[in-house]
Amino acid sequence: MAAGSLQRTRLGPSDAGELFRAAFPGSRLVVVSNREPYEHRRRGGEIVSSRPAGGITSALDPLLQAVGGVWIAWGSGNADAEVTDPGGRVRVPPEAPRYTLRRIWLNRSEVRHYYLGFANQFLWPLFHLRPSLTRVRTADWEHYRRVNQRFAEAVVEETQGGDAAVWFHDYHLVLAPAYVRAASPGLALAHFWHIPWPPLDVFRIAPQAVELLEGLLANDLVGLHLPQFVENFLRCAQEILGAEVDLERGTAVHRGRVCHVRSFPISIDVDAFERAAGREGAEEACARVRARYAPRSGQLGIGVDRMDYSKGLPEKLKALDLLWERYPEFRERFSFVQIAVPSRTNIGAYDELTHEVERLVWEINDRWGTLRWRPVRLIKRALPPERLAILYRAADLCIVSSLQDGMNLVAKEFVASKRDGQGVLLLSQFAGAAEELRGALEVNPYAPEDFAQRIREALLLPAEERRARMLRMRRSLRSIYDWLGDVLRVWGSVADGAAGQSPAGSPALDAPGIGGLMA
Ligand code: ADQ
Repeated sequence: MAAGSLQRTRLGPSDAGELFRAAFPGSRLVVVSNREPYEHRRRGGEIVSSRPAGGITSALDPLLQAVGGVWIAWGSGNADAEVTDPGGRVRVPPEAPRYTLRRIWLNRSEVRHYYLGFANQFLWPLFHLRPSLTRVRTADWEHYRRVNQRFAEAVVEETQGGDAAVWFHDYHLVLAPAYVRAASPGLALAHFWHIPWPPLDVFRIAPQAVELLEGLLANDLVGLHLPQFVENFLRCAQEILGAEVDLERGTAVHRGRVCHVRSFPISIDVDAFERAAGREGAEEACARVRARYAPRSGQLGIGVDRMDYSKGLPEKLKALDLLWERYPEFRERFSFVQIAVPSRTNIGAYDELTHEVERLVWEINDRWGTLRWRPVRLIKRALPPERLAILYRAADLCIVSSLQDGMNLVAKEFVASKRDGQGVLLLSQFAGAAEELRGALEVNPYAPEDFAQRIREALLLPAEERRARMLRMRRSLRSIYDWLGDVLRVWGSVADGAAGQSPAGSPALDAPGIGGLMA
């Protein structure tokens, strides 16, 4: 067993089916998310399928494979329509079909207004405490409502004539639960919210605050990452809707229905990362990474982020710049690799961020680089998780500098890949993961001098302390399947108690809605 190996027993992918059946015996499972678990694209003359990387697909795909059921999602691949039946359905995984993927087709203006507009230029910046980046447009909201109705119609179609547990994900689908509840009051509904929930003063900026809250309160259970987000959500429901809220029990009663609101800190497939970092040939692969990127007998740092303004990439680069300026002893002794996968590239703020990051990297390398040493490498592509595990293992430290982050899975992936217990995690105090990973060195990305000082501290940390901190974090890691078990257990118990409640009818949400469209 590797030093610092994770010895506690965790749930794994093979437990997923049993967890669901215990919570919802005899029910059908329907997962609803914006992003699909399998995408079909044309490459050359061929159609190839791929699985978008990410924690959610890796946890929910085994669950659906084990229990069957349906996953409803936007069909975003350019060959998606070529492999589906006229109802938008295709059986997946393509190589051994176990469940149905039901694709929702979005036209250009729906993508522009629902996805790039309301979801990513209004909800995302607002919920990450950047109201100055929000854009409020009626057309965005109108499309957002309509697309949510389309998702809801698909749910109702897929669940006709039987018990079903419907699990919505994230901020793209806030209204869909209320539409579904109005059409099919008896279904068990839950929603997991992957981003922070802001304080009341920020949330109330949303002109549609009432509709957003009513959409979510139509669920039996709303899950968020942290107790703080749960409290923010419940206070918003209390102040804006006048819901009867019990902060201790985590409930909000609105229009005679009770919605349970709980924190479930999400995680990763810990064993998969540990395995990938320890697979045959991993040591040689790590040595190659170090030979390529680390200075001889120096240290290597890594960052892995989507290119998103919530991740604090310029702040991280400015702290690194300051480190090499103030502490010349780290020039030619410490290099940094930043993997930044392009994201939401059609949005101006993201393009500006990319240019700023490229400019900062160029300036740092110009200022401090020498003939034999390049301080920062910027790699702008997606890498498979197995490759990331090697980079994490090869690095001496990892920097996560989020300005706001619901959880941050990269922090956990780094810790899971550190089989030898060596390595330092610098973690923003504004990432949800900081609540759990107590062995990390906490950083405040808004304070560049302190941040640089923290990096210096990490580079000088004695081996024993590094190891003690890493072991502490490794012991605290739970797997995404434990998270799945927690959610299903609570959902199963509250949905049971919810049967027979009156539907959360809301004039605002019923209006042009599902009743007519479904008839
Ligand atoms: P994200 O904002 O996407 O997730 P994060 O939690 O860090 O942020 O997850 C990113 C995922 O993408 C990680 O699994 C990472 O390995 C992967 N990734 C990043 N760069 C990559 C690259 N270049 N190549 C391949 N993979 C890469 C949202 C919320 C988070 C919350 C998650 C889960 O914003 O706060 O933790 O959902 O709920």
